[in-house]
Order: sequence, then structure tokens, then C-alpha cells
Amino acid sequence: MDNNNEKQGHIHLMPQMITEIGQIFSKLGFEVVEGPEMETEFYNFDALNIPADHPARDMWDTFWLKPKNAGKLLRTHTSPVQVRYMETHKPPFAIIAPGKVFRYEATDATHETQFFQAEGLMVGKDISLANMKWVLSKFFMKFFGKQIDIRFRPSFFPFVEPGVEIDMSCFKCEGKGCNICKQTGWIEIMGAGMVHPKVLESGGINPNEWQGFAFGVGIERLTMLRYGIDDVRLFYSGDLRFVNQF
Ligand code: 2NM
Repeated sequence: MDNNNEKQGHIHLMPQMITEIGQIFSKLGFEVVEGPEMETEFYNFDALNIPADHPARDMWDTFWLKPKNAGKLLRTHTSPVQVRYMETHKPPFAIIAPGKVFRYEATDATHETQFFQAEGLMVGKDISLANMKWVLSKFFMKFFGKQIDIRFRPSFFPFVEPGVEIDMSCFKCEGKGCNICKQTGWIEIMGAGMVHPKVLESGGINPNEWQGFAFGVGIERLTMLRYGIDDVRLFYSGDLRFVNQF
């Protein structure tokens, strides 16, 4: 391509990141799995312990589809992929589900109506949050290219118990305090927890025999931190001045 004026295209930053994240988790023993973007209320909500009449359902602003697809929606997370996997596979297993998700909300520098998420799930006999901490430390080390500490804070998600919010030590200032970590030395990066017994049951897994951890992370957010991108809308603007930097 150096003997004429044709421009050569390249893979957009997002699929580059999705591929890289899949490769990192594959090396850690996770299988990369996919599923439908159009989902049923059952897989997106009920199976995840988010009943119809429960206020927790308002945590996810949902795009409902028109009567032709009555009762269907655009998935608000990739957890339905994991429920479908549980239904068709026997533990022990470890999976990562990257994919596009949708939220009906106003857009700004940190919110898009379409974005990518990666959700992990490991189920076995004695799986604990300590195992998750090890896995995620390895992941952050490979993704950000340096040693990173992790801390948990108690939180709530209907599909886990206990639920935690995960902070990573600031990769830029390494804890000293800077503009990225708002002088705290820590960056809020993902939600996680031990899979709720009801969710295992929805997937046909006996919660008295098996347990597991799960986590969910926004891929644009991870990428914005790594490259210092300050507006999520740049990913989907089609502006070549952005696209060609990566
Ligand atoms: C999060 C936070 C906490 C999660 C749970 C599951 C499933 F399907 F296995 F139950 N997948 N992902 C999960 C748990 C996701 O995202 C913020």
C-alpha cells in the first residue's frame, strides 16, 4: 500500500480492546461466549433475581421493542448470556461475555445509549471472592501493563450476594493522588459479587453444591482510562482524527 494513494483501513479501537480482553481472560482459563442482543424479560431480568414489580428493575433504563417483538428488549447487560450458558453447561466453568448493551438514558461525556460490557462468571465447588481478586489483579496487570492493587467496598446488585464495588489503585500516580483518581489514589472500575443462589437456580445449577463469583465492567471506561480519552461519545462519532490515533 505504499505505491498509490489508496488509504488502508484498520480495526477500530473498540474491537481491538474486545479482542485483547478476550485474549487476556482466555489465558486465565476463561471461555469467551456470546449471545443475542435482543433478549426476553426472563433472561435479562427475572432469571437475575430482578422481579417485575421490584424497584431494583429501575436500575436499568430499558429499550423495549415494538409490538412486533412484544415483551422483548435490548439487553441492558450481558448477564443473560451467562444464564443461557449455565442452562446448557455443567460446572465447573469460567466464562467471559463481552458484548454490546443498551440503556435508555441521556448521553454525556460518560454515558452512551449503546456501549460494551464484559461480564465474567466462574462457578465451582469452593470459588470465593479471593479467587476473583487474584483473577482481576492479573487482568488489570496485563491490561494496564503494571502492578495494580484492588479493593472491595460493599454494594448491592440483585444478582449477587454479597455485592461489591471494586476500586483499582491509580495506574497513573500509583496512589499518590492525581487528576485521574481525583486525589484519592483509587479508581472505581467495576461491580461484582458472589452469584445469588436464586440466579444459579435459574440457570439450573444447584446452589447447595456450587458457588461462584461474577463481575461486570464497561469496556469503553477501561479504554478511556488506559488512553486518557475524556469523552465516550468520541468512540462512535466516526471522526477519523480520533479513529486514526489507534
Ligand atoms: C455486575 C455486577 C455484579 C454479574 C452477575 C452475573 C450472573 F449472570 F452470573 F449472575 N453476571 N454478571 C454481575 C455481578 C455483573 O456488573 C456491574
